[in-house]
Amino acid sequence: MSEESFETILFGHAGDVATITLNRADKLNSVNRTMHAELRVALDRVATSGARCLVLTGAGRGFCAGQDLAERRRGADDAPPDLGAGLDTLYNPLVRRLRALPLPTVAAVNGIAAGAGANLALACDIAVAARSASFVQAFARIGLVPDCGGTWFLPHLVGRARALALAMTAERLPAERAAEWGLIWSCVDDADLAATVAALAASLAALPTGALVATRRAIDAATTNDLDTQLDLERDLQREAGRSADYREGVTAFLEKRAPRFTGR
Ligand code: LHQ
Repeated sequence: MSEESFETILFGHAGDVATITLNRADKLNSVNRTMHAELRVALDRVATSGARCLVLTGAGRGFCAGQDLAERRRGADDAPPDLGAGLDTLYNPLVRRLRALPLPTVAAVNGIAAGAGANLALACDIAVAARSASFVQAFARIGLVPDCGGTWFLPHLVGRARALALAMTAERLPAERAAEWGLIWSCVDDADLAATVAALAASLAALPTGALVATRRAIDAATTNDLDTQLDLERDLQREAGRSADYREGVTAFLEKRAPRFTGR
């Protein structure tokens, strides 16, 4: 296990699993410019580290409270900010990067996930939350629209009625209900979160990485494709998967009645 400490995040690597821990616990791990810059470095490292699963989590009692609003404090005479520029240069590249990582991603939601923090969790492939955690689309409370993919993730995951109510009321959604609604994969007792996620990440890291990433691609494309287009996409991805060493190993192991040893190639 190696762990590198940045100013606002920790980057750990154990076996085939990389972990990024948002680490501004006193500010509920809200995201400032330094954290954006450090996340870019850490994600570069994930992509080159040979890791086959990434876990994203938070230090302390929060997962992430979204944008650090202290960074956005304005004087009475300041011109209105261009928040679109912040999304273009910081948040949107981060969400796109997470969705395009060549390995599965797991959000271990250890506590409150608010604003952009909630939607970063939803951008991961699988979100597991501690029972005491909750999700808040806090944007309406400060006069904003959900961002970081929130207006896409929410209706796709829980449907329009719940998406709109979550976004408009900015009410806290407890982790247990988030799991019941299908916003996240599962909710576990707080004491079990670390072990549950470690086991999940280790099992994902031992699976055929390329096939998992292609599966993400197909599932995401299904939100806009019609069935014909999707069948063609599945054909193309399966063609590629069929050429992988992992496919050969999977079939061989099945026929030899042994556990497969996937390498991610
Ligand atoms: C914070 C924050 C925070 C700074 C807690 N910033 N300090 C994108 C593009 C450009 C611009 C704008 O935004 C975006 C995306 C966004 O994410 S917008 C949404 C931003 N996030 C929010 O509006 C959430 C703000 N936070 C809260 O509503 C509460 O803190 C929640 C509901 C998350 C938690 O409440 P509590 O459990 O009662 O904790 P707390 O409020 O006491 O917070 C603890 C500390 O963390 C406190 O600091 P202090 O020094 O007073 O102890 C807070 O000020 C600080 N903190 N969120 N986003």
